[in-house]
Amino acid sequence: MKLYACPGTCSLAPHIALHELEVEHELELVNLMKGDGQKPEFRELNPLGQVPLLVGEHGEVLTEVPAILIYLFQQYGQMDVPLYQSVRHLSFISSELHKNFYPQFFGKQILGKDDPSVPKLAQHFKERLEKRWEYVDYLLPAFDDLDGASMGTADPYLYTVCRWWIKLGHNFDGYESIPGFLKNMESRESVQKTLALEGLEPIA
Ligand SMILES: N[C@@H](CCC(=O)N[C@@H](CS)C(=O)NCC(=O)O)C(=O)O
Repeated sequence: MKLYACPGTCSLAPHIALHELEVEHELELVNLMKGDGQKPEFRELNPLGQVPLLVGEHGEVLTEVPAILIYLFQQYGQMDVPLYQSVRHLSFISSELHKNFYPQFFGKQILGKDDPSVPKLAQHFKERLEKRWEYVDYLLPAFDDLDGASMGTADPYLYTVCRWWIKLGHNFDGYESIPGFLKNMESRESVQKTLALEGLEPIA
């Protein structure tokens, strides 16, 4: 099994899952900043040039964080919640959290660093994410795949996007459940090991 990943990006989620489930694997780093994702040999595997990409033990090529996480937990672990709940949480993280970070990360790059729309766009998406963190905070106590205590499919993905929020200089002060979730995650050996391998600091 081989995981193509770029440190700190969404590929951190399946990387954590591989360590949590103790699945033997090879890690291939793709430096997105240096354009490795657009190299022909990688685009042959994923024409979009994105990580994560997992080559399974029977040579199956998988993209999409939610699909890779479900694959790993179904094959090498167990699902903490019914599949439809898992898909619900993973879809929420993917479409309502993950992708709403893009304007904050890449606003300057897309519009130009002096464009006056950049701060306005960043503020809009910050507020949009805040509403969604409130919802996550409310959901966390109810679901086993979202508490970080026993790791389920959605935990490593939620942890990954929470890291981005902190990285952007925001925090989770005032939220009831998210800080405990982050602590639970970072108390796990699999998370500590994966962070060390990707050269990342804990955030909790
Ligand atoms: N829908 C994809 C999104 C993957 C994605 O956005 N990957 C980012 C890193 S977090 C990436 O590779 N970006 C480089 C690019 O889009 O060129 C998934 O769920 O795996």
